[in-house]
Amino acid sequence: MAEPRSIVVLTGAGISRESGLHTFRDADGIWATVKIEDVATPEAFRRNPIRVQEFYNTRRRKLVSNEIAPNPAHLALAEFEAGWPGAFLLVTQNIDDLHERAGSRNLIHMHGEMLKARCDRCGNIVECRADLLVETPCAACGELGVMRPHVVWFGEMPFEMDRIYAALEACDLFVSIGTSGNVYPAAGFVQSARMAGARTVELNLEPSEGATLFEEAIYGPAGTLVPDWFGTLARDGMA
Ligand code: BV8
Repeated sequence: MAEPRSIVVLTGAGISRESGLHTFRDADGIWATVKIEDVATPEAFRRNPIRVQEFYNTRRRKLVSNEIAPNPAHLALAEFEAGWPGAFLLVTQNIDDLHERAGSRNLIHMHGEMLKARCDRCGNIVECRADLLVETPCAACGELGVMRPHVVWFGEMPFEMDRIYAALEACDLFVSIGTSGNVYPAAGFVQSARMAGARTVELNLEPSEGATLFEEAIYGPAGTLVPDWFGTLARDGMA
């Protein structure tokens, strides 16, 4: 058998839609009711921290409730990774914990994690499953008013970019799942994969902004598409 090959998968909000979490840019998406500049920028947090904390507290309460669980798409990715002999990296734009709960291991949350909080003063990161309040003190430095969600806002540098670009440059297959291709630098990953000579595939409900950049594209709900597509790959290899 040829050398098992290296795979990078990128996911967006669409993979969590069938778990009951809203996406951002669909008609019933998050940005249909709030504006990015009011809740997802450092300036918004400085201007009105209570408003920003409430935006994340509402989403966090839903995520930790018993109504949200990984769906077959999350489970299929974890199962595939466990059985794949080559390199496998899952990069998610999502700040939910559904990939971890499904069993994914080699995972990067490039836009951070809603279930973690970070001190803007000393950088200490703690688990956060309850409401984060403006008066919540930092457990490390004790400062008040400096705890923020450990997520990447617009205008902030996403996490682990060096590791992500190294994986893209070395990959033979890049699969983008459930993302509209609106937000950079994630939306540019397909270009990096193409330059590395990788096969590029888009699995989405509908064509993304970058649809024409992918060699292959299959459209449909991730909960059906992802188990089918990765089940076939596990059986037939990279071909
Ligand atoms: C950066 C975390 C540079 C928080 C998010 C002007 C000023 C500043 C920056 C910029 C600017 N102009 C452009 C930029 C860059 C900016 C950007 O790209 N803006 C866009 C809007 C133009 N990017 C940034 O600011 C990034 N940082 O550039 O830093 C820098 C350089 C040096 C030094 C410092 C900094 C940071 C971006 C990260 C922002 N944070 N989220 C939170 O979650 O609250 S981004 C936000 O959008 C989401 O988190 C998500 O990660 C991201 C992408 O959204 P998607 O996941 O794609 O979701 P969407 O709803 O859009 O699409 C869902 C898709 O699923 C759809 O296609 C739908 O059809 C499909 N779908 C639906 N249901 C299903 C389905 N598919 C399958 N099955 C289903 N059932």
